[in-house]
Amino acid sequence: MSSNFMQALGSTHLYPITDQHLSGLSHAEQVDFLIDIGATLIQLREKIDPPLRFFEQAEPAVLVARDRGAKIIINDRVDIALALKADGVHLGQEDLSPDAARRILGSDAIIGFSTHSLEQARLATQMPVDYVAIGPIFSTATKQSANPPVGLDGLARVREALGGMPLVAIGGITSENIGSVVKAGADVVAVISDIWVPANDSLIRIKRLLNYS
Ligand code: 3NM
Repeated sequence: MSSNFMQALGSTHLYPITDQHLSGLSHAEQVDFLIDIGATLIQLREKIDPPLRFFEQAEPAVLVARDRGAKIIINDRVDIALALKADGVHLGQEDLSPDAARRILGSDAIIGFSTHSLEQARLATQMPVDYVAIGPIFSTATKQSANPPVGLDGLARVREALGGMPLVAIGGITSENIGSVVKAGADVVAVISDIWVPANDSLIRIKRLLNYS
């Protein structure tokens, strides 16, 4: 199961996530921009618009990605992932279970699962998932309901517990701290604000995130 996810990332450690409200861009525009700079796997995340609007916005984004050879993971919504034939879904603790999503989307879909503690991450290894996400690593203003940060030590403990399961770190990760996060054991970093919060050096920071090795 897990090979699709790591294959889709190629040589980059970056798993960028869209945010229409931070970026001021549509999901399709963000996907186009991210592919331009070298992203190969992108998550579409929408926490404000209702499902109908998310579906309408996600459809052109999936088409852009398909045209340009990148993969799209839909946050939370198995129904939207299925309807759009997206490459997979990212689930939170309170979404449909990975087992149910696997039954709906089939064996080729990439299924990721958010965890916020060592115990949750351990449980996730028994589930039909392609990667486990742990977070927040550091404090973040992006997710209002974020749990207490697990820190780099917590991340290292999760790494140990997961064995070969691909591990995504999320929450407060920037071009400055990506090195410490990868060193503590993350295979991949998922990032929102460091990509979309405009700054003079945005492009430089994103390229640093993408090209970190
Ligand atoms: N999930 P930023 S933290 C979407 O802990 C999300 O599971 C988290 O945004 C978790 O890169 C988070 O701006 C926010 O910190 C990530």
